[in-house]
Amino acid sequence: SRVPFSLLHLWVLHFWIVLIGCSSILKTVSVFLILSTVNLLDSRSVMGDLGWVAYPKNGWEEIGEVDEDYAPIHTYQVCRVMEQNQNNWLHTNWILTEGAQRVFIELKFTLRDCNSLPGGVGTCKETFNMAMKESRYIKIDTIAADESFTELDLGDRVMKLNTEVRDLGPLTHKGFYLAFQDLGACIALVSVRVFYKRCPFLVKSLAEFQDTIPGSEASQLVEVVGRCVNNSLPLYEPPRMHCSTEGEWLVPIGKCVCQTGFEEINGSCQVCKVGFYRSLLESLACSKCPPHSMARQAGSTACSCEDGYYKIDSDPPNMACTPPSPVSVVRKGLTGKSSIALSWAEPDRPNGIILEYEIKYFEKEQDSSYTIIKSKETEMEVEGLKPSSVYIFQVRARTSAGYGAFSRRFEFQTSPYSTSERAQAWIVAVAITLALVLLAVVGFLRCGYSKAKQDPEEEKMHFHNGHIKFPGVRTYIDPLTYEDPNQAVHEFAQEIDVSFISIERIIGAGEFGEVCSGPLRLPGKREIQVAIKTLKAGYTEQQRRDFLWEASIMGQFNHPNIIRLEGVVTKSKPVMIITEYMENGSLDTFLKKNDAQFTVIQLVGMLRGIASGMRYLSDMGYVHRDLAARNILVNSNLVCKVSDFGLSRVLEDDPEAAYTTRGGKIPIRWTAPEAIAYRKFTSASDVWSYGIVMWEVMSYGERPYWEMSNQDVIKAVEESYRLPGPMDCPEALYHLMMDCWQRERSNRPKFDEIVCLLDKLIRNPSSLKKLVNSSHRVSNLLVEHASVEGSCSTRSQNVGEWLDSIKMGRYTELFMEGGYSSLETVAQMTSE
Ligand code: ACK
Repeated sequence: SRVPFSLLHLWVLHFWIVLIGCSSILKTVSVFLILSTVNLLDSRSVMGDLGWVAYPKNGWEEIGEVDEDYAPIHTYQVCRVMEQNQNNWLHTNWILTEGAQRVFIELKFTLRDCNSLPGGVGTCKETFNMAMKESRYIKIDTIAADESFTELDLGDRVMKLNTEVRDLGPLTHKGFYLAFQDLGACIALVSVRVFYKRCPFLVKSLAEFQDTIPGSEASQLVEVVGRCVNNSLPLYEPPRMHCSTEGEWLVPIGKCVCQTGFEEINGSCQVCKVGFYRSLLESLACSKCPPHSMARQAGSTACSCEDGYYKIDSDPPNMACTPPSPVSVVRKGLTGKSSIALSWAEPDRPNGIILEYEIKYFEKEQDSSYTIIKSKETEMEVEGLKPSSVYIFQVRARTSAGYGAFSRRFEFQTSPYSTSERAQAWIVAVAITLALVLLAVVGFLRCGYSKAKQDPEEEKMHFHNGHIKFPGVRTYIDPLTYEDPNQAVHEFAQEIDVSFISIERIIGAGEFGEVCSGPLRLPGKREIQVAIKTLKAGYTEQQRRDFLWEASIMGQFNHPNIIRLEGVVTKSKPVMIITEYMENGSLDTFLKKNDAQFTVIQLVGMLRGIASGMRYLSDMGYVHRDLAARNILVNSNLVCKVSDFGLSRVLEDDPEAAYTTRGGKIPIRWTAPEAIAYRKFTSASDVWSYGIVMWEVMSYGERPYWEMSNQDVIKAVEESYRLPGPMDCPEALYHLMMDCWQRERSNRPKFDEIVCLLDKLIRNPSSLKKLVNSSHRVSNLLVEHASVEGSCSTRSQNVGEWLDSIKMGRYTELFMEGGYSSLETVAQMTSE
């Protein structure tokens, strides 16, 4: 009744020959597997007897054979199919777990087809049981063959080898036994392999993640905090990765960057060479010192001016040093109808004794003709000017070494009045003002109405517009506050010479012209792939301004989840905006293309990225107004970045935008009711849109509210109708969406709470197991709102929690007092 082993041996021989034939391929393919899989037992690799214990003794039998290299192979066989009441046990030796809490068991075996047995099937079985013992035996599973073999197969020398893998955990002891129970089948156990998977040591984004043993639950992720490699430090938040039971690293969060004076080359931080510097953590590589400055030592964080050249401390590090020039020019007293009195400061470090000053001036926007006058003093009255006209003034000093550079431009306007006229005008102005104040007070009393407390967000914007900055708080500056939009562009965006860019392909169509891609090679910097937005020929001055508006905004942001501006080309045509290249294009198209291809954790990782980018924008006081999956870009690492900061705040270019009754153009399906009704756009209305983006992501790019008309959507939302949960959507995520869609905007979660909650879910993926109740998927359902969980509710807790975690909780109060109430602001701290 024994399995004719010589035939099995032949089969094994065949198997080995195939293996050897492919060995070179296998070697390359399996590098990752070798690294991340640790065998605890491999019966094939044991040289002597396996020494497993069979009970009763006439059940399982160890049969030793040799492979084609005459290396011994151990098999255990049993085939007592004709006898009643079989109960044959085979126990392995003690298998050490080496700390693994979850292991995999891979069995290779052949099983005889009962129907093919001569003389009837008797009590023949076609399964066997596998059990394990830590303290007592527990059945793991019943093992059946996918393919059983017959007499015919034996004749043809075809042996049908089955492979079955089971996972086992949580394991709580240092080791365990495996056992195989036969109840009357004809089995040959060819190999037993017990292994676990580790997430191998990994260096990613300049952070080292230690070789990690996964958790004990099948879907558990172990969060690992990375260590920044030498000469690097975390940007915004400590880098983190998540180790799955499959030995894979998932959901990267945060990253390290080289400290200033160093740059990243091949995954490590190398010192900047002499003549180069790196002053900002956010810049990619060391840059060559600007003209007339030098870095004498390797590892410089700034360049110093050559002798005779200067710049002031507040000048940006990439600004060239120039010969000395007066630092500021001011108007002295009131301007006249045809004259302006000026004074200026002596240059800080003149290159020799100052012999005289030159004052250059011209009427604004008429710089083709200008006048130069000279003065030996640091003040003078410029006469012969037109009344009510704006003039530009620049001053430079002359020393024995020659002329220094002109100061920057200063604008002053002549008065429409002479001195006596001004006195009269002043009296009239005071009278009118008093009258207006009286009217306002009367009006206020009559209406009995006082304006509601100003929205804190509006208040914040008010300060931004005034360019007042609080310590540690980054604020977004509306380019509208610049009189000259070109000045705003150049304040926030670097001018790039077009010769450094090659346009290789067209990737899409933008509002103002084609969107292309190609390499950007900046001198002294690594070549990178960029996206190039172009302004089509024949544009008006207004179109040019609107086009460059986006760059003035994007250039103020610096965050891993916000699309990065590389610079602008404005000195040649076509005018271009250069941004980082995102290999996977826009999120909505990307999701539609990859329907159902991602794990929930991957989707949550994407959502976390978007929320983190939005948290940054809301901390900066910037309201996006058009947050939608079509305006998110995805790179090759599945990192999502918020994009589209165009003047499309008025949303002219968004095909989804429709006119509202008030005349504005708004992407109805993504927009909060108060923004549709009375243009109340705030970070809270961005949160509503974020909820819609969550829905788009979890439904792989489905159109929100499907083919309903915009009018029907507005009506349905007004009547408390909300989108149903997408298919297979975890309940926790659907609750979050519903919270984002609270009618009362102050009840919606803030972006930092959303990030906090998503982090929690990622850390504990079993919380994502419960899927949306099918009744929530019925449309036209009025849904109760749930609220976001407690511990994510305030910013201070985040900073406090973080300080606690680094044993510095006692400083929490000091941080709060100093205005460092969110981790974003903490990350912006400078050494001062
Ligand atoms: O979905 P897509 O491929 O991604 O098509 C649109 C198109 O250009 C018009 O906007 C793509 N696009 C825009 N910016 C970028 C970028 N930075 N990287 C890659 N593709 C981009 C967008």
